[in-house]
Amino acid sequence: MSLPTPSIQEFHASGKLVVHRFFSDDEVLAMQLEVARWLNEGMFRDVSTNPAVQNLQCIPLHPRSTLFQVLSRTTKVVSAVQNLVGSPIVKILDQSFYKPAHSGIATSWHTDNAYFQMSDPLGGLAMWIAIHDASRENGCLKVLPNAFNKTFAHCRDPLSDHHIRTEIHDKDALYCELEAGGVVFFCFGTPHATGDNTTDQPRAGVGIHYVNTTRMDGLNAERWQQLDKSDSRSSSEGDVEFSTLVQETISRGSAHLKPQEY
Ligand SMILES: O=C(O)CCC(=O)C(=O)O
Repeated sequence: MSLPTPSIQEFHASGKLVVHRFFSDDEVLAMQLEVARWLNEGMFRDVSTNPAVQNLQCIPLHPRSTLFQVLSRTTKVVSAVQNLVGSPIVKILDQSFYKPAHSGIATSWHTDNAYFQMSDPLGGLAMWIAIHDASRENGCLKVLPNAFNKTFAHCRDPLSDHHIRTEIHDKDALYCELEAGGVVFFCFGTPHATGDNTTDQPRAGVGIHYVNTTRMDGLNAERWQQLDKSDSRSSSEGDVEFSTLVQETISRGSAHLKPQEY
């Protein structure tokens, strides 16, 4: 999907861009079934330090999910990312967070650049996909706009067994409420967080991180995921493969899962 010029300008000025209905209804259903599969097969790990609550993380997705592997190189995804950070791009990380109903807790404020350390905070971005409808009540993504050029001190987050956090006041946040299939693009310098899930339904999100390889000075190589660099198929081949995988995932998943398990 090529993004309109005002959207690209908004991203460059504020460090974030919300796009509603980026993925179709069938694509959303397939993604929900895929996340349900990871859950059923025990691929998520609870990173919360409090046994009474949960913050389930699945990382990396690339070796575990052909659906998301192919999604990340479809024309609409690659075009949008290239519109925002330029080209050439490479995917460096993918992961999912799943907040169970009632007991799912927040992911604290942080910038991705606190991990990646790129000198150009606009040279890389995350595409965060709402797998379920995301609201303030179930812990939608929230971002601090217009702040990507600032430096934020981070420390170890006591709520998580390995994350770091910074201090941002929620009153300054933009809450990105989205229907499932909407996405938020935010650059590595943009502070972001998610809230607790206080509802009776689960909430999942998937984050895919890309960098422009000509703008990645300083990138902390330890934070790179080991991706399949031999996969050089074009985006158009990816589009055909993705739509086939979407239909296969729906046929296979719907046969095994009840709708409330998505
Ligand atoms: O989806 C979430 O709960 C957390 C997302 C996030 O903070 C991230 O991907 O860096």
